[in-house]
Amino acid sequence: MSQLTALISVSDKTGILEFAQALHALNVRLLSTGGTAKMLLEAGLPVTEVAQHTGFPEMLDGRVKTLHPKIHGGLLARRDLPEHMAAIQQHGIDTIDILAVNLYPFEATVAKPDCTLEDAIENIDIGGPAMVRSAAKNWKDVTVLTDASQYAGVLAELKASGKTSDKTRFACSVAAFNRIAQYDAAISNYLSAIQDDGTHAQFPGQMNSSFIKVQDLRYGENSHQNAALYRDLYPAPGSLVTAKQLQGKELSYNNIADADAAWECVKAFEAPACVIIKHANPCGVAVGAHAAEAYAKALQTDPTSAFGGIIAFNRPVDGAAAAHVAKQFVEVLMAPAFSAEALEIFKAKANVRLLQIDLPTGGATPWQQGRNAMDSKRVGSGILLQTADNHFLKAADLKVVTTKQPSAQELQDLLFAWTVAQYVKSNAIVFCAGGMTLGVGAGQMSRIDSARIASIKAENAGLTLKGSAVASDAFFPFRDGLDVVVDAGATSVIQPGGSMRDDEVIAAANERGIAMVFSGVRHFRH
Ligand code: 93A
Repeated sequence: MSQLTALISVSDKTGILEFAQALHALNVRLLSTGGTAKMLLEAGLPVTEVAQHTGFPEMLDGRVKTLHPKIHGGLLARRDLPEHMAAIQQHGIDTIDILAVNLYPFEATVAKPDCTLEDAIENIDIGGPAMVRSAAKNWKDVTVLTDASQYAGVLAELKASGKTSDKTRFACSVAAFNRIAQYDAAISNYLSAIQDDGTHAQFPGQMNSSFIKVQDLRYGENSHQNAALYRDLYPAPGSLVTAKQLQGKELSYNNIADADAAWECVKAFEAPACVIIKHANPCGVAVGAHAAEAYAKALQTDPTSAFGGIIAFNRPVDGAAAAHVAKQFVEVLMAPAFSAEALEIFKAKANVRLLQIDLPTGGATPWQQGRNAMDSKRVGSGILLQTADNHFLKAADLKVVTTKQPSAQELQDLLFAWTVAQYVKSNAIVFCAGGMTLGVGAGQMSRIDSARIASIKAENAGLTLKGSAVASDAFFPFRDGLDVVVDAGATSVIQPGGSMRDDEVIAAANERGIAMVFSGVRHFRH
C-alpha cells in the first residue's frame, strides 16, 4: 500500500504530538503549518512545512497558509475517478489522506470581556474551515479530525488495518460539518450583535443556535408526534441535561419537560426542599428539616395529583426519604445524590426513573447558577426570544402597602409562596403556611378562578387556609380576587402591585384587616 499523507494544522495542540508520533510510527508522511510544524519538529518528528510543500510562503500574517490548490486538490481529488487522478498528477499535486485541524479560537476569544472587534476578526479562521470542508466533502477518501477526542479511534483503525473504515470517515465528516456550523453560528451571532456605536445588542440581528442531540425520544407530547432531546454546546453545570439516569424506564418527552420544571423550582430554595410536579405545575412544594420531612409536607398539598408525579429534591435522598417516596407511584425522582440505602429501596421499583444531577456550583451569572440566560418559544414561522425569568426576590425588596405589617412568620411564608408562584403557570395563586403549599391554582384564564381552585384544592386535601399567606403571580385587577383569598382564610398577601386599581385593592386589604406586600415584579409563566 502506498504511503499515506496527513496534514496537521491545529490551534489547540492538546494531544497532537502523541497523535503525530503515532502516525509517524505507522509510516504516515506528515505535513503541517507554521506553529504546529515547529512543535512537531522540535519533538524530532520529520515534518514537511506546508509552505515548502506548496512552494508558496505563508503570507499576510498567516492569513494565507493553506489556501492553495496543492492542498485543496490533494484533499478533494476523488481516488475513484481516473480523470481526477490524472489532473492532480498533471499539476504535481499529492493526495492528502488524513486531515487534523482545529480552528482559531473564535468562541473563546469573544467570550473574553475585553475582546475588541479587531481581536474577534483576527480569530476568524478561513483556511482551516476551508480544508475541513474539502476533506469532509471527500469523506470516502479522506479522514478529517476536528477534535482531539477522535485521535485514538482513528489511530486504532489505522494500526489494525492500515486504513479507516467507511463508517468512521463518514462519522468524522458529519462531525466536521457540525463543527463548522457551530463555528459559523458563533461568528454570525457575535457580529450581528454589534451595533453602530460598537456596543453589543442583547439580541443579535440573526439568531443561529447549535444544539447537540442527546437522545431520540419514543414520541413527543402525544404518541403521534416524533421527538428528540438536544442540548447546548456548553450546558450549564447543574442544568437538567447534565442529569445522569441511574435506573428506570426511558424518559419520555413529558417526563423531561416536567423534570425541568421540578428541578428549576427546587433549585430556587436554600433549605432542604421537595417539589412535586404534575403537568408542568407544582402540586406540592415544601421545605423541611431534611428531605423526608420536606417530602411529607409537599405530599400533603395534593396527594391525588401527586400520584404519578415528578419529584425533585435539592438534598441527597437518604433511606428515610426513599422509603417514604417509594410508597407512592412516582414517574421520575431527581436529586443531587442518592444514598446506598435509597438506591437499594428503588431497586425493587425498577420502573422508577432516578435522575442524579449535581447542584450548580454557584456564581453570579445564570450559567453558573445552572440556569438558561435565554428563553425561547416557537410562534408561527418565528421564534420569540427573551432573557429568562431569573429574578429572585429578597425580603428587602418587599414593600408593605397595608396598615397591618406582616409578622416575621408571615413574611417567611410570603417569600416561600412567591418562590413557588414563579414556577406555576399563570394565572397563579398559591396559598402557603409553615414552609409548605396548601393550595395551588394554576393556568386559569382568570385570576379569580385560580384563587377559587386553590382554595377548593386545599379543602379537598383537608388543609386549612386560616392564617395562610398567599401569592399572586400578577396584580389583582379588581378587589374581587383579593376578597376570594381573604374569604378562604389568608391573612397576608404578596403580589406585584402596579394595577390601575391598586388603591381599591389596598383599601380592600385594609378593610379586611390583612397584611399585603408588593414585590414590584411579575412572574407570568405561560
Ligand atoms: O489564517 S487562516 O485563516 N489561513 C489559512 O490559510 C490557514 N490554514 C490553516 N488560518 C489557517 N489555518 C489555521 O491555522 C488552522 O485552522 C489552525 O487553527 C491554525 C494552525 O496554525 P499553526 O500551525 O501556525 O499554529
